[in-house]
Amino acid sequence: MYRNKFVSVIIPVLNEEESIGKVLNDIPDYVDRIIVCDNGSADNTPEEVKKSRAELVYENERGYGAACLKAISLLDDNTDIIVFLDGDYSDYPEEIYLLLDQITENDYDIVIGSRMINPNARRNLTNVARFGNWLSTFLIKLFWGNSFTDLGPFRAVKFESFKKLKMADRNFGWTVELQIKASKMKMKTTEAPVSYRQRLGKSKISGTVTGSIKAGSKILYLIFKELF
Ligand SMILES: Nc1nc2c(ncn2[C@@H]2O[C@H](COP(=O)(O)OP(=O)(O)O)[C@@H](O)[C@H]2O)c(=O)[nH]1
Ligand SMILES: [Mg+2]
Repeated sequence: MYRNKFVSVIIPVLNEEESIGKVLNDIPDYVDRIIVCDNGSADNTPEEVKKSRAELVYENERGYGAACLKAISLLDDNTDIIVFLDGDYSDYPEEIYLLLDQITENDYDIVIGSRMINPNARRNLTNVARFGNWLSTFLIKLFWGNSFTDLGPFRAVKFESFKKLKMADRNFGWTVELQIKASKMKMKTTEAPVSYRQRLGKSKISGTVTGSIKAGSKILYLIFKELF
């Protein structure tokens, strides 16, 4: 429990044997529940998860959103706050409190961990990711009037508010879908500056050409789909 709130952490993973153990190890004890969703890793990711206190579930269908939705389907109404975290050890799990404080003290519905604020974090994003964040957040501001600087995957959401979003995207559009829907629904959103380091293991998305193209086009498609 963190300030009387039951906190569940959701981690989608695909082939993260080098990093997932470190991520799980750095999650603070006040986190009540940790659910890792494996999307068919071909390496020792599941074995690494089994060494920890985290619960492990599987999703056959590839995709970040599909994995998140599977993990969330295990939650019950005990959960007050969901935290999303990547399994690549680029975010700092010990900074979860930075996100939680904005909910427990300032009653925000959604807190995005922004990697675009702290210069040391920003430097560790690829050029493509920095540009994509700038463009997407510019369009969200233009169309829905809500300010963000990042589509960072490290984020905290009140479970009650999360259910109202009716999240549906099953792959790369997950992060932007959440921010657009929250903006349209006039939820209370904010950002917390977070640290960010080079990931361990291989990038599946923004560090690859095909991943960046697929993610970029899906994100733009979703922005315009939500607009019309
Ligand atoms: N479950 C699942 N996780 C994925 C998939 N693709 C990427 N991931 C995970 O999503 C997170 C972000 O992917 P990553 O490769 O770090 O993307 P990047 O930060 O843009 O380089 C990592 O924890 C990956 O293991 C997928 O298809 N399924
Ligand atoms: Mg990453």
